[in-house]
Amino acid sequence: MTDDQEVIYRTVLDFAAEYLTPNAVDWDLDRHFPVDILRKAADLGMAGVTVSEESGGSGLSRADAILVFEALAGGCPSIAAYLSIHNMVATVIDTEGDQAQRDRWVGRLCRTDDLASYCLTEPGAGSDAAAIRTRAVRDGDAYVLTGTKQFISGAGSSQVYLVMARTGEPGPRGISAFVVEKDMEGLSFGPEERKMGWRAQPTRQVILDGVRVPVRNRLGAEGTGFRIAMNALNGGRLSIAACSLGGARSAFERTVRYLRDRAAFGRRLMDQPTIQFQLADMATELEAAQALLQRAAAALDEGAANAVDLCAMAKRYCTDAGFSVANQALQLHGGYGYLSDYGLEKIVRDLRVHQILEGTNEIMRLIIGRSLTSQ
Ligand code: FAD
Ligand code: 2MC
Repeated sequence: MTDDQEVIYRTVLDFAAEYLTPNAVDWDLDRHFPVDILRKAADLGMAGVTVSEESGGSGLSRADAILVFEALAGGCPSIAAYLSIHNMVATVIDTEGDQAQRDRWVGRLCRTDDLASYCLTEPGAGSDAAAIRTRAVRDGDAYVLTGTKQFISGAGSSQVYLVMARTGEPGPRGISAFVVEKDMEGLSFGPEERKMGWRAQPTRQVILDGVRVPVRNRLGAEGTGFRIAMNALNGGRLSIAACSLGGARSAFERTVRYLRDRAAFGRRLMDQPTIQFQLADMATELEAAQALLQRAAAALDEGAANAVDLCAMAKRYCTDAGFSVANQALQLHGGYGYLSDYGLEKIVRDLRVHQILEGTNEIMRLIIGRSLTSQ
């Protein structure tokens, strides 16, 4: 880490220790989405991490951003991950929008005056994202959007929805991106999903029933929506990988502390050779994951030719390693790991979904494999 990165990382660790860690278990149990805490995070620049400073953001690189999300996730992976999605939308509007669009939405998102959701998945199109069916039909100075988006993080609480919809031919080239606002007529939400983890943030369907969206809310040209959505996900996948790393690192550190205190068979568990071997492997996994994540973030910052592949590799590796380390941490706590109050089982539940969303880990392999076969 550079000196600046050290300061960023320490600042966010302190924030997470003060505001997230003490509340994370209760928010999970109560299914509470702490919007007030998101506002505090925004005061420190965490709602526009990779948004340019001219637009009101922090103007950080991807290499810096992964440190922010890793440190935040040490306090609560669910909140860190929601903020990463909010950041993804803010960054998309900043980079793909025109000046009027930036003026209208980006500053408000950076202050969390508005929250944002990213709407790509549909009930019939998840991994095969180019098969989406939500339609946007041009009608004068507006498009009329009709369709359903599935599993949308933050839905119902967000004011700003980045919606990918079909304006043309089947496949990726017929898709455009729109900013849909919560108060638009015809927009509604499904009930809050009951789920294994990520309980400190809502997940709902977003239902578009003839929503008239002004042409000025379209991001970029018609037909560029899939490219916009995929480019956003490259950064998003790094952030989710960082959230896995942060959650797993926190579980690991708690475990080392626990094993120093816990005794069995006449000595500290920490002094059992097999346990030391297991901790050594967990620490090695975390280091390897972090190194790959840093490499992928640098590649994305530099616009390297292999950046998409490296982002897919980092997402696949960090989310698998993160889940495995967190699950081993739970096991090393024995029965106490299974109790909510210890916070371990929550981390395991939160990290499990990182292997599924922002592109499943099978789709990450598909991206890497296709690239290898096309060389
Ligand atoms: P499917 O695509 O139906 O896949 C089912 C299984 O088949 C998976 O194991 C998959 O890996 C495998 N599979 C599919 N195709 C292949 C293939 N070619 N080769 C090998 N295996 C394959 N989406 C959003 O747009 N915005 C959000 O904010 C959002 N938040 C989410 C929050 C939560 C809590 C969850 C659970 C999901 C969220 N998602 C969101 C959706 C998520 O991105 C999708 O669930 C994911 O992309 C997988 O799509 P699917 O569920 O339709 O699974
Ligand atoms: N970065 C930049 N461009 C990309 C890209 C990426 N990661 N992935 C694809 N593209 C481009 C690709 O280069 C091609 O461009 P062109 O037309 O200029 O040749 C275009 O997009 C179409 O790509 P493919 O021909 O590979 O399209 P295909 O349909 O065969 O496969 C696939 C695309 C599977 C990679 C894509 O559908 C995918 O990533 N699926 C996973 C969906 C996903 O990640 N969903 C996450 C939802 S958000 C979420 O879960 C949250 C929690 C927020």
